[in-house]
Amino acid sequence: MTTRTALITGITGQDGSYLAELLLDKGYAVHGIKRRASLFNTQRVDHLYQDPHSNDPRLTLHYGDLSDTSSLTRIIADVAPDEIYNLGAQSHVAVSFEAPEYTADIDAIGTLRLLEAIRFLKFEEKTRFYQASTSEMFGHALETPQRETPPFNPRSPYAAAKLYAYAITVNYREAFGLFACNGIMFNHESPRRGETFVTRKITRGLANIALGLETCLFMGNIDALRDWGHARDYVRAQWLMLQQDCPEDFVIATGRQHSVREFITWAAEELGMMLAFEGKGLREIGVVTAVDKCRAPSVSVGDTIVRIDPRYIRPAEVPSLLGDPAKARRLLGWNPEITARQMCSEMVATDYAAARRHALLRDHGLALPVSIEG
Ligand code: NDP
Ligand code: GDR
Repeated sequence: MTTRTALITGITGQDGSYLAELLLDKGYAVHGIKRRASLFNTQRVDHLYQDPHSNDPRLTLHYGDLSDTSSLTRIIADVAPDEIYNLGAQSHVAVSFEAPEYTADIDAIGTLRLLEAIRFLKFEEKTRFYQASTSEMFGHALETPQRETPPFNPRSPYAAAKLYAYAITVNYREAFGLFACNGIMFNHESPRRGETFVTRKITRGLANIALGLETCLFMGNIDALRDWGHARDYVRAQWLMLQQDCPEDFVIATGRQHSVREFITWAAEELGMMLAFEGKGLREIGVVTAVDKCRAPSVSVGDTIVRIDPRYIRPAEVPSLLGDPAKARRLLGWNPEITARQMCSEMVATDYAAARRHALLRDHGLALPVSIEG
């Protein structure tokens, strides 16, 4: 059997790293696009690195950027991929309010650039295309639970850009017969989640607080409700979508919803800290009511370890998202295997281990600064 070839944009991100693992396991030759940065930015895929001097490495990284048509077209021409997974994006909703034009360029027009490259190279018959669409397109959702069908109601420059990418993917499927699919993915997390997304900010922040590396977690809207799954489960759905007979769009979600506050409480429990919330709105605080000293030696009963900071309240919020994955279950045979609570436990364990390494260095006078800006 000939080796299938996949190209992943965003391979250095959370999903890109899990997807690369999955495809390598399945025997694919995997190519990824990384962008130039002033520091190494391949930590999430370093464990997959294969010496390019060795015979026939199956993972190859190429420099490129979703803003740069020529690099994208050149890489696609060289690689001639059977499957392209477009995971690259400015993916932070709050940041998109600060950098709306950049977000539109990368998330919306970047997708168009890839689709046009496929057309320009006459790869319509050869190359299947996956677009990382998002539940953020539902925004202030007009129907609950959310299914594959609009209405969409985007609430951020990120969501608006992703809505264009979704629509242009559907359009190229209908107009030019491309095998192109949208995965309308609800929030998915993991120990590899970026540190400024809410779940990771919580697990990392509380682990640091437990060991005295930070004192307080500053949060935005802790009443927000999300349908959280595990990235490892979600990349499996991405691959499945491109293995079908017909290209279609799928909602990928767990069908269960939890609040940010609940996630904070779970993470605190994992660290042996009981937490009670007092006050309301911007005055709300999380106070420790009991502590298992082994896990949280730096925390005492009565400590305030969570505060609300208006800096983290968004200009327009998406208060509640809940997906219905019935179509994915029916046609892809996809089911999430990891619950949000199990995922929280895994994330806390990983962040606690990292905090312990930091604390050990600190205790030997070798303290390294811990980045806490969320
Ligand atoms: P991450 O933020 O972890 O990864 C984003 C990736 O895109 C990184 O590899 C990043 O590179 C790369 N990237 C950013 N800008 C550019 C650019 N200009 N050119 C090329 N690459 C770029 O996101 P996730 O892995 O969590 O998400 C993957 C995709 O799925 C994204 O498109 C996201 O919007 C979408 N999505 C994510 C969901 C989630 O809950 N995780 C849910 C729904 C959709 P670098 O490492 O250098 O920063
Ligand atoms: P989201 O994820 O915006 O849903 O986008 P994020 O984890 O950033 O926020 C989830 C919810 O938590 C609230 N929140 C905070 N969020 C952050 N980041 N920091 C805080 O301090 C904080 N306090 C409360 C937010 O207001 C929000 O309601 C993610 C990204 O991965 C997108 O790329 C993806 O498309 C969607 O999920 C589905």
